[in-house]
Amino acid sequence: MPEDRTTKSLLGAKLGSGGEIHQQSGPRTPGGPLTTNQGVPVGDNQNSLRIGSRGPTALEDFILREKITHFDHERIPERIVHARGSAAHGHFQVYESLSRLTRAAFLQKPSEKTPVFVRFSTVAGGAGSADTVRDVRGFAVKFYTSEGNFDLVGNNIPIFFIQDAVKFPDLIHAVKMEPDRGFPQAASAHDTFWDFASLMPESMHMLMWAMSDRAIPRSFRMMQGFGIHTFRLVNAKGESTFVKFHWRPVAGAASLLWDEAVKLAGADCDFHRRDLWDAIANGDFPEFELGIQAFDQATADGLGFDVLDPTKLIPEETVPVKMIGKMVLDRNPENFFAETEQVAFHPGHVVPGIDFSNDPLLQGRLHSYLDTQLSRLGGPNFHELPVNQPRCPMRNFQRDGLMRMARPSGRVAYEPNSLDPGGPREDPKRGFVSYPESIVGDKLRTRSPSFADHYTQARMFWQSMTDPEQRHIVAAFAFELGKVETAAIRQRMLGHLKHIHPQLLAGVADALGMAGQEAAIEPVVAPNSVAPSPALSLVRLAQPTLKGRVIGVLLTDGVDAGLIADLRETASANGARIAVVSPRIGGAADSDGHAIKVDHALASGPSVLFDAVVVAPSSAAATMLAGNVAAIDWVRDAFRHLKAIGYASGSEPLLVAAGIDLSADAGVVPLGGKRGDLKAFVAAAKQQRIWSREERSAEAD
Ligand code: HDE
Repeated sequence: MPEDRTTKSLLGAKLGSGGEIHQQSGPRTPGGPLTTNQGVPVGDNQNSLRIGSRGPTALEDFILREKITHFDHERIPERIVHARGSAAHGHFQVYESLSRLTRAAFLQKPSEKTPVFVRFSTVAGGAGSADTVRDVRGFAVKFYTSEGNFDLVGNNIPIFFIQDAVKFPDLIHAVKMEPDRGFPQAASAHDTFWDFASLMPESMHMLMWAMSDRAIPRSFRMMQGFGIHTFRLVNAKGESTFVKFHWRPVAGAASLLWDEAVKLAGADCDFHRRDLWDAIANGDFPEFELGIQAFDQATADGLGFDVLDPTKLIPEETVPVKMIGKMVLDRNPENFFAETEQVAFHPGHVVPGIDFSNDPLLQGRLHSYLDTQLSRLGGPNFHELPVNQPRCPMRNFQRDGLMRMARPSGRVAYEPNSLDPGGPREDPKRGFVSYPESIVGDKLRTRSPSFADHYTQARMFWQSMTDPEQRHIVAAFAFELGKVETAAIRQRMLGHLKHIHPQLLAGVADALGMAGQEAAIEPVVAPNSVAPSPALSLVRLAQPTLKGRVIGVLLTDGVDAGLIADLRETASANGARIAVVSPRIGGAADSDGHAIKVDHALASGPSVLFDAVVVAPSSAAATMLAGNVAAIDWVRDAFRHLKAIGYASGSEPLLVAAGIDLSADAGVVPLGGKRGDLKAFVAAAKQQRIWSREERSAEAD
């Protein structure tokens, strides 16, 4: 027994008094003892109840059993798709009233701020998978409007793999880990995915996007978003307009390079989650503009493809995107599980003024999301979880069920009733009314012939890309197909690429060493050549900017104090921030002897974490680092990843050791130490990538 007391007092000393309770919801309340879930104060949180100090544990220990039982049930099923996600709170404001197009309350008044909760995600990987894998990203927004919740459950790519919901389980089974071996995790680069895709010509357009740099975004803050399906806006007169929804990041869309994405998965598998969290915590709030392509039936009829087909997009050059409002994400979740994990999105959560189209993928989704919440969140009352609750009054006669939190009073739980005249009643004027589209048809399982052209838009996408983007698409196909063991699958894919574009086929076949081996594939509808859509190219759209970017500064003791001060000032003036990397995390001192806080030790802060870099060790340290593999890789990778590299005078030996020609290009910039020298570096960093560097090495290959 004396030994018990000793342990207890030791732990007590280590842990402090620990007298805090964390309430069920809301902020932490200081004071008060630790309690069980029944509110019973706990006297000892270090030891279970035993018979004798070295004897068996008593079953009677209700404190132990409650604690362990709760722990055992901490996990709920992860989402079958989009399991890995990160989220934020914010608000949305419309620029001007959209009453001409829709009666949706949140799209009427520019003065009105509608709260939102946004969850970004990958699709294929499990909840613990890496952020930077090649994958589509989910972009789901819940608007808590004054007339109920509207969920815009979209992706960062404007089209999808399949045309009919009935194929979704097949698609997901094909892309997820193969069922016998349980790998690969979060990767499409394996036989079952490409087997399925190569047998589904309708997936060709989406494969082009998935193999493009869109599938390896730099940040959730730097992705476009899309509602994908055609929806309807309906105004107060009941008039309907078709609409496609777009999100545009104010910081500009940007992507990683493949080698960077691969290295980031090891260096920081939470790269996107951390980036979103840090940006918001630092007050650099991510912003997205909401845009719409609004069009009528006549326009739809003239497009040459079916607007109900989710494998097609409407080029902006044909129907422009009009920006209608802005979303600002300004608050991190308080609790990941309660909010990010338990948020329940559903494309069927619409509000008066927004309605569906007959897109067969959307129609199937309208079933799936409600169903999935029942299994994930345990029952029909998931709307009562705080993150899912509407922020407007909610009254009806639905009752009971697992985990019911609300306590509706009174004896009436039905309608019509006369016993509760003040109870909820339907409201034909304010209530949701479905657009009365007239539909006549035979009941059949069929695919409309208007969905049959699978190659034209895939070709349009290829032809809309810049050289680097095309190079990356070829490399991605070659990488993924290179992981496919079955030669016939590779040959079938090459057969499809031939219809998309001969140049694409040639590039991929050459990289695989399979020229002339493409399978013969007969398209149902021969591809057309249509005008390219320059708006699809992220490289072409990129504006020079440093907004939201991070500049990594490799420094040591003795770094030029003036240079560091100027760098900090310049970065912040351009909406960027700097992260200091030094051989040791404990800190560094500048040339004036002032302490510098180090953000990353060299070994754990590789240059893939940053958008541009500055190499600024003291002259003496540069000579030493020139023999250090981590430092050499740091600089070499920054160069390989086409980043702007500013270098302080004296640091040259390190660059030379990394094999960098100091006059390589305008992205390798001497800083000298004088204020004006940063100008050239900032101009290069704003380019985000020095594409000419990649071009030169492509030519050399
Ligand atoms: Fe989803 N999808 N999906 N999806 N989806 C889910 O719902 C489904 C599709 C999308 O952050 C699931 O709550 C079917 C297209 C996002 O919580 C599930 C079909 C688009 C998210 C489901 C599709 C999406 C999901 C899994 C074909 C872009 C994450 C967990 C008919 C427009 C939302 C859940 C979040 C999640 C079904 C196709 C976007 C199983 C059946 C197309 C962003 O219900």
